[in-house]
Parts: sequence; structure tokens; C-alpha cells
Amino acid sequence: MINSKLENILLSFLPTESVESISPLGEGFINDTYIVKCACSRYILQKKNTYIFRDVPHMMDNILKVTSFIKKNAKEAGLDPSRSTLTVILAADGKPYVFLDGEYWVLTLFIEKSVVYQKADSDKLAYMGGCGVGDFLRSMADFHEELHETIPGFHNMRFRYEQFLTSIDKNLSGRLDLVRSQVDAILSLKDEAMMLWEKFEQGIIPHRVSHNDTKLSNILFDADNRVLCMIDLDTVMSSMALNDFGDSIRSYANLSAEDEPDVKNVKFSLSRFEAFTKGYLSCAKDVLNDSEKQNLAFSAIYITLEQALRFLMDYIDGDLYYKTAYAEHNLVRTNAQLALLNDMKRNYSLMLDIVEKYV
Ligand code: GN1
Ligand code: MG
Repeated sequence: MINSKLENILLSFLPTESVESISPLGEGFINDTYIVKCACSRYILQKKNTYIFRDVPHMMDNILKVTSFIKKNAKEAGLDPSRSTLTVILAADGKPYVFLDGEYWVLTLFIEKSVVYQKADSDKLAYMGGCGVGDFLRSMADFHEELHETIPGFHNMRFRYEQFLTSIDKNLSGRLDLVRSQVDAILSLKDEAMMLWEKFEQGIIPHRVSHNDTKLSNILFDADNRVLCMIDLDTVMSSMALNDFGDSIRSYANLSAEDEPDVKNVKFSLSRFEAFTKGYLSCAKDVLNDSEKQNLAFSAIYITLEQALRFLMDYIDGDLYYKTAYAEHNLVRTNAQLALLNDMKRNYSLMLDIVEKYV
């Protein structure tokens, strides 16, 4: 399918390439994504969601800084920079986006011979993912440029609970009465979660360059299941390293889909947790401080709770943030995240023992 608006945008990025096809890529909850085929290369074209990303130029500035740093390191290590991170294509005016009709469009190179997984079907894959996320942390430890806060308060639990209470107050969708028990479950966990965030506020847990959206499908693997690179760098910011460990566990150690409708099928896998933790710590152990290490297991609970809160908040707001496939989708997602969270809590002391083994 070739549409003339998209063709025009592509002309600004790729003035000399002839575009053979442009097809929508259905993944991701936030941006609109297309795969573009040209004679020599393929590309990923994205319309960035400006309801969520209020400052795309700043977001792209972060991405350029981080990808340039990773490329420089890859080159020095004798690796192929174009497979080590995203390659952002600049538009004719030198900007890393095209701004047209109030919309921001971004083009990156498609990394060939790469694999994306939606679900970790083996401990081996979880281990490899752990190595990749740990390696990202380790390699970014030498990055010292300032990054913008692309989404203010993204993993800030103090802010998330304030937002949540405002949504409950406004009840824009009128759905609040349907979800009282989920609201209560989330409110009852506030103090526990705040204990972790307060350590970050107090500087006991340090600022690190973090990806902040490390679910399995945001990592590219090669044919041997080694991690090539992290993709979807929209939320790269300075925050807690624990966001990335916690969000990874939320996805790698969940044996069902994030939106599994039958909560009886939602199971936390201790063996996936162990495999990921082992891989992660093999790379990240020397970077993390004691407080980060002590909170690794809890970070999985923290991020899963935050995710449940964000899905439920969106349900109460009337589905303004996440793309949904059906009316109750955000509620189904909330229930699945709460079930996963409860299963993590049941396994918590075993999770602590596992961290202890590899730390
Ligand atoms: C969104 O963009 P995507 O689909 O990788 C969201 C994450 C959530 C995730 C849940 C900017 O990630 O925070 O954890 O959905 N990204 C943003 O699957 O809100
Ligand atoms: Mg994203």
C-alpha cells in the first residue's frame, strides 16, 4: 500500500530511494508504526503519539544522544553499529523527524535478520534477555550527557498515585463503580510501593540511564537468540535501573499474555525469574549498589503494580492513553496484572533467595 501523504514524508527522509511498499505494523500500544520497503533497505516509519509524548524534539534528542553513544562504543569494539542500536534517519532539513499537519514522523532503519518475541517461551530466552538488559545498564554507566524527562513522572509512584486519585475523582467514563475492588487493591499497596520510590527520592537508589519500557517485545534478538539491541527508545531517560529489571520480569516471567482474559491462567514463573536474574546480574552486578540489589525482587512487584494502576486509570478515564482492541480491554489488562502481582507476592521470599544466589 502506498499512500501519498506517507510517500511525501518519506521523500523528505529518503530523497533518492524508491519506495516499493508501506505496510502497517500492528504492534505497540502507543505509536502508529509502518514498515517501509525500498530497493536496498527496509525502514520503520512511526507517527509519534503526541497525546503521550508532548515534546517529540526532546524525545528525539535523547534518542540521538543515546544511539550515538552506543554506536561509538560498538565501533570501538569491532561490532556493526547499525545492528547495535537504532539508526535514526535525518530528514532533509537535518532534523530527526518530519513535522507535518501537527504530527511528528520518525524513520529508523529496520534491522534485518532480527527476531522479536511477544512471550518468553524458555528459560534460555529469559537468560539471554537478562544479559541484554544488564549489558544496556553496564554500557550506559559511562554515558554522562543530560537527558530530558520525556514523560514527566513516568515511573514515579508518588505522581502515579496522585494521577490515579484525580482519575477516580473525575470518573470521566462513569465506570468507577464497576472497579471498586481493583481500585481498593491498588490503593492498599501504596505504602509498600512508596518505600521504594522514597529511596530514589532520597538518593539511596541512584539515577541511571534507563530504558523504562523493557518488555520482551522491545528487544531484538539475533537468530541464535542473543540480544542485538533494545528498541523503542522513546522513554530513555534518567531514572531507576530497577524500572528496567522490574518491567522485564513483569513480561518475561508472566507465563500468559499481558491481557490474558482468564486470570486463572496468569502465572508467575520462578524459573523464568531465575534465568533472567542470572543473566542480568552476570552483566549488571558490578554496577548496582546495595540498595538496588536489595530491591531487585521488589521492583518486579513495583512495576507490575504501576502497570495495573496505569491500565485501570486509563479504563476509568475512558481509554485515552492505551490503544484498545475492545471495550473492556484495559480492565482485562488490569485484572491480569493484579493476578500476576499476587502471584509474585506469593513467591516473594523465593525471589529474594534467587537474587541472593547471583548477586
Ligand atoms: C507501552 O510502547 P509500548 O507498547 O512498548 C507503554 C509502557 C507499558 C506498555 C505495556 C510510553 O509500551 O509503559 O509498560 O505499553 N509505553 C508508554 O505493554 O507508555
Ligand atoms: Mg513504546
